[in-house]
Amino acid sequence: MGKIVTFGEIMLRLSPPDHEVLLQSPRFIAHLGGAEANAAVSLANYGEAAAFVTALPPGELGDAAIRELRKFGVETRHILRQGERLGIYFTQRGSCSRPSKVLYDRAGSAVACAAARDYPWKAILQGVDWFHVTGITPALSQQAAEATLEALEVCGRRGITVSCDLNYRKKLWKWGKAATEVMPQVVRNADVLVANEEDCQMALGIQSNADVASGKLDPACYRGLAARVLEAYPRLRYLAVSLRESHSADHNGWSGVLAGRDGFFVSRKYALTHIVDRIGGGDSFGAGLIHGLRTLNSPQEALEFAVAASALKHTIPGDFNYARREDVLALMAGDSNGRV
Ligand code: KDG
Repeated sequence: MGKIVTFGEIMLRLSPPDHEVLLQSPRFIAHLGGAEANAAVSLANYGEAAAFVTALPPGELGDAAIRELRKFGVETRHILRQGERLGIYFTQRGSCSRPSKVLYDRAGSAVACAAARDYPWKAILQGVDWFHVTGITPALSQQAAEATLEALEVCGRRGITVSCDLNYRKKLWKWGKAATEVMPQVVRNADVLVANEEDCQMALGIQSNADVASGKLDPACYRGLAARVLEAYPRLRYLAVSLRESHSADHNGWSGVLAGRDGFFVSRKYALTHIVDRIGGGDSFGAGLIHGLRTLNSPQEALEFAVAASALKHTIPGDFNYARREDVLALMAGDSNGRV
């Protein structure tokens, strides 16, 4: 099997301990994270040859980010070393009536400023059979959007499978074009799409009739959305949605659906009763789906792998999912608690 490349931004993540509010405490817990880096780490943990492409500033912070990725076996040789800064994001964990918060301090980051022509995609995509990106990368800047589209053009010419997690981030689409002007071009070149109802509406302009407001999701509600998305984007083989049934801030039901031209698959549901850190759960779902589609025997199993991988991520602090393939398979087989 070939290599998987993910393309995006890795940031320093700073979080006050426990449930403290920003600057209440003199301490921050530091992690590294970012949707596509999170996916690359998961894929490397499953035994895939995974490479991460981004731009990082020269100097200690950029070096530290690269060292962290290498710790998991993620290939970093095509990371550009240029630009002024590493992006930062702050997270603050909520409780009861106080929602969790994410603050970005990433404007002008090296990856946002890198020009499309800085990435030698023909060389980067040598020996690669899967390319993964999320809607966060094109949201960063016009240059990052152009770089994404150039990568997709090379993927198209080479027959490289493309997956995209729409990951709509309202706070990021500030550079002049709306998500609905850019993301359809990305999705037209994709084989596998990960998205929820908000993503589909905000990035593709496609409405869902899923009953999100009630907090109790009926997987069948996603049939209509999936039919509309698959019809609008003929290259897509699959649309995957992770489903969060919200009971309280740290008690959720977790499952997923996978809609394809070969069927509509619904996963089992996991009870997440003590959520340690939900950030990166969606990236684990996407990476688990990619690995499942590449190595397991059926779309149903691929979906189950994605959901179980993501459930495990909710038990681990930080963005990265340390779960290995065996851990995910063990949860799927029922060797651990948490299945309902
Ligand atoms: O999916 C997790 C991401 O939201 C987190 O890693 C931060 O990449 C990030 C972003 O841009 O929000």
